[in-house]
Amino acid sequence: MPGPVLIPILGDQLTRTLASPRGQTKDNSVILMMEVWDEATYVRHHKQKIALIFSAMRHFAAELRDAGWRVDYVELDDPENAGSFTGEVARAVERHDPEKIRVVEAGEWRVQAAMDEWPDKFPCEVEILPDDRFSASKADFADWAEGRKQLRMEYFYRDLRERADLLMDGGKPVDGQWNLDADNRKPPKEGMSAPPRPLFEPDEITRDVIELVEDRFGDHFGSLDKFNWPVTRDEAEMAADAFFAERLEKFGPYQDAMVAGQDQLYHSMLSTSINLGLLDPLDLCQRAEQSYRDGKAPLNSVEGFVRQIIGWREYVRGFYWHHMPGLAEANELGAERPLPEFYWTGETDMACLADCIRSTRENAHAHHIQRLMVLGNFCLLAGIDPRQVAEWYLVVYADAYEWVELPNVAAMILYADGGKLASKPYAASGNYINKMSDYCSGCTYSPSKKSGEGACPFNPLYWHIMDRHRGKLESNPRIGRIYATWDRMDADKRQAYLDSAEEVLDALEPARAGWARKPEG
Ligand code: FAD
Ligand code: DLZ
Ligand code: SF4
Repeated sequence: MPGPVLIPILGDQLTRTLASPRGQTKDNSVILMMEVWDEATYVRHHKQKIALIFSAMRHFAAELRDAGWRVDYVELDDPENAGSFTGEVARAVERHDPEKIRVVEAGEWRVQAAMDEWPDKFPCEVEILPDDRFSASKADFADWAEGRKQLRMEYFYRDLRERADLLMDGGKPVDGQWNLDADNRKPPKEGMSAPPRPLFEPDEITRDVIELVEDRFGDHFGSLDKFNWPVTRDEAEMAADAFFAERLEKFGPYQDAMVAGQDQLYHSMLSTSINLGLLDPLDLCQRAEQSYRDGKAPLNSVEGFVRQIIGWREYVRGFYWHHMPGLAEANELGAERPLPEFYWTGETDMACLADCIRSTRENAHAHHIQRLMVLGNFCLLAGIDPRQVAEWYLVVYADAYEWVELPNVAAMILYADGGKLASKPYAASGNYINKMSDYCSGCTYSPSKKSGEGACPFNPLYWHIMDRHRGKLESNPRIGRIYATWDRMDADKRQAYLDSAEEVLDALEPARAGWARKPEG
């Protein structure tokens, strides 16, 4: 009798229609799921992130069993646990003597490198399948990128939208427009507050996991107090229903708005569920389109949402695989400054950063514009080492996996890739944050003060980065003209900016070792 097919399912592959069990018979398959120490600690993830993944894995295993699958589930505290995917697959091979291992490719380079060694390590056939939960395969992206001088999300997005027939009418974009970004940059209205999203009370499985995480990872960053993420597909669908019914309508216009203390606004809060595999991204886009066709949401909101998923999400995944492993080391601007300690403690008198870090600690989440234009912008302007920034983002967000986090960090916020993803660095002064948020009214600094005491630190830092990278940035047509403004300032004013920026930079206390990775020894 040939042995069974062994089907390892990783923590971000919690999809009922996953390619690896598809087409297999339940009585000749063993599904293997593994809570392993290496994954929980290769960086010291936010406690909510570990709890979310373990809880979602345990719920998914229970659903598979209910559906008649044989599931071999290895818990973290199993005394025999080998601590790594490869070690656990090796033990499962001993237990089950499979005819073959059938697995979906990993989301991250690091894990795929280990998986690529399995055919040589194990005595049976190993079949590694493409992850077809993405609209574009890695090969699709490589074909699209080939021969192009510049890779730009917009054109990739348009191709995928046509292919998926999303928001298309007779081969043309609905209403004749591909891009409605210009309608999607409204500042927050005074007193604006969005309908709250559904919160999911931890059930017994989640409570057990929370206890495990407090016990084993209690000194990791973040708090578990407000754990309320969807941990099953049904819960994730409820979260999506509420978004479509109550928040999609205003998603577009207020996409870039920030309000102190309001951590969700009109965002979907679905990234954790999409990335775990609980929600199908294409289905979400089709549902958004249906809301438009039914007259329940305006085109700018729906196109904005579809653009984030079929556009940015697909694009950064293709970009990651196209540019790895080099992307992890990219540092075009030679940024070497250590990450400030306040990114971990939240102790800063810059009100915008303090609020974004508070939300990050409490929720393992901050919305896009907080990640990009507050947290990311500061790191860019201050010249923080991209590797330290990338580790921070990978640790602190419950939706963070390297394939989506790294392109956003290295390429989108830090320009460390030298402009392969974005045509210019997203650098902004305090004026932008003041326009798009209510943060500045509660801050000790003034966004209208340009330099010296009380000036918003983003103002002098903006000119400092422009001055220190003039050689690289001046020839960029999207940035070059600001140097005319700089040159027109009198020398004293320029010097005041530079001195002020130096003071801000000198006052930054470097993060102590051990937040992101366990110190050696
Ligand atoms: P919404 O605003 O409701 O957007 C809808 C969906 O679009 C999201 O759920 C997400 O799946 C997708 N999306 C939106 N923007 C992006 C983007 N830039 N890249 C990829 N997908 C996108 N997203 C992650 O899922 N994991 C990460 O680790 C991550 N790291 C980021 C780091 C930085 C520096 C920046 C600027 C962005 C990062 N993002 C990341 C993208 C984005 O900020 C989050 O997807 C979003 O905040 C999640 O909240 P939401 O579900 O409410 O998103
Ligand atoms: C992030 C994570 C964590 C914390 N723990 C596990 C785990 O114990 N078991 C597991 O299967 N997956 C975990 N994950 C998600 C993996 O890191 C993710 O599947 C890979 O990054 C994909 O390449
Ligand atoms: Fe942030 Fe500057 Fe506004 Fe303070 S003044 S909240 S530091 S942008």
